[in-house]
Amino acid sequence: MIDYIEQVLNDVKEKNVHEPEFLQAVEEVLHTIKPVVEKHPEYKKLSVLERMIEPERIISFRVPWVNDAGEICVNRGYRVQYSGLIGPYKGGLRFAPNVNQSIMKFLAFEQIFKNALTGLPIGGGKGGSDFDPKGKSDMEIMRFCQSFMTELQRHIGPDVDVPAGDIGVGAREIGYLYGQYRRIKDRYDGGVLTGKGLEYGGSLARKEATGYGLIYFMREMLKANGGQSLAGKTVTISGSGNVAIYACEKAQMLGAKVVAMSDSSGCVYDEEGINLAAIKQIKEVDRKRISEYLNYRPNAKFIERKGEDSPIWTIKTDIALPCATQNEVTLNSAKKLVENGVIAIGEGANMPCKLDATEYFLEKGILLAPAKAANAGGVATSAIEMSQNSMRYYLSFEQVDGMLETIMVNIFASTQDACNTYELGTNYVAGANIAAFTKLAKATIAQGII
Ligand code: NDP
Ligand code: 2IT
Repeated sequence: MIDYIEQVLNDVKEKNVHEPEFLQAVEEVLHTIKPVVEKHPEYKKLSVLERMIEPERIISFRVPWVNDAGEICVNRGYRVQYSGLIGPYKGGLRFAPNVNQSIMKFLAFEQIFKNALTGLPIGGGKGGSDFDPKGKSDMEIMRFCQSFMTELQRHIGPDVDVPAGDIGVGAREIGYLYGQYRRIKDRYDGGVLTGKGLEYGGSLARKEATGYGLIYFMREMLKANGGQSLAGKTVTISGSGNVAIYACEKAQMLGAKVVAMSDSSGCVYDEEGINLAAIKQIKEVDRKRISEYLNYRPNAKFIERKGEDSPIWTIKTDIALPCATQNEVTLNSAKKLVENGVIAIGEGANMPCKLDATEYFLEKGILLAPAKAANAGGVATSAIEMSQNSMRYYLSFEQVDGMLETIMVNIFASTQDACNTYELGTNYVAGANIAAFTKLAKATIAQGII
């Protein structure tokens, strides 16, 4: 049976030579589901893995738009509709200059598993563009979003495919995208996008959901391991975007001391504890660089980023929360974190640890909350937003947050269950993959040869 996995992996490698991130995501999953595949010889007979790994559909399109100087610019747009097995394709849109097919496919592939873990009826997808929002005016962002949606609208719908935000796509972009969709379709399709503004169909607590969910998962993981808690723990959080900000907020609410946050230029270290109101002002309102933080807290330090290893991982901490981007924790950084006594890692970003860094953490017995489980609160709350759009009724912040908390507790429980069943100890990476894979494999077989 191991041969089956290796054979599938080799085929995937051959077919996708130029897609390193995609191969990394597939390799991690395939290597962790071995015990399940061994137990189920019918998976090989029914080509379950091959069907799960080949995306249902990849759409790539031209996005022409006009900048403020009157020049015509062209970007490439994507939507990967990976699997509709358990619900409409669901997943965010990323606008960043490094977006390519490999990154879109790895994100969409991971999304299938993540969405399965939420227990809600959502399939897996992802999209975006190599458009760089940095330095663009508000009108440029709007024109780009309108052009992007002019093409995307023919592929999406509330029961077909429901995009949301990701890196570079927040409430502002979702608003422009939604406006253009509505103008073209000329009907109310509230559930076609999630992460909408509260005035026109958004859900309370969606903005907070990924970060809060990450901390709920971390709380459960610490509790299950020696009854530990976040109270009094030192925390470092990479990124200072949507996920990082609300992870910081919830961690602080639970009594942790967050001492550092970052962006792509470097990190700020504030030994008295991060002033989150300052970070929100700099990032959510002013859209500026993180070094501005020193204007609010002159005693804090700014450490510039040089090279591949982010300086934030050299800071001594109990808990590290990578919440920026893929592969931001290298083996070097992992070693530094362990040397400095880290006890737990919580992946807010998707695939933030390189494979060798993940292996190193597991080898050293560090608790690792894997992205597919730990950051699933965002998409789960997106599904709750879709439900509210369907029932034409809104839930309160407390109701949505309560549902999110229950979902995260359940995701940790099913991850832990898989670890117990397959005697994996605290390898939650394998546990989460197995819990999701088991469900997806059953759904694949149940629906016949599709
Ligand atoms: P944002 O765009 O709001 O913030 C991204 C943050 O990460 C910024 O601080 C940004 O810094 C930093 N960053 C982005 N790219 C890089 C890079 N190449 N190197 C270093 N730093 C970088 O995005 P989100 O907070 O929404 O997303 C963060 C991560 O969380 C992503 O991996 C995303 O896929 C994942 N995620 C997001 C969810 C959501 O609901 N939004 C749900 C689940 C996962 P700078 O401004 O300098 O670029
Ligand atoms: O990676 C993710 O789960 C997201 N960017 C959120 C997706 C969503 O549909 O809310």
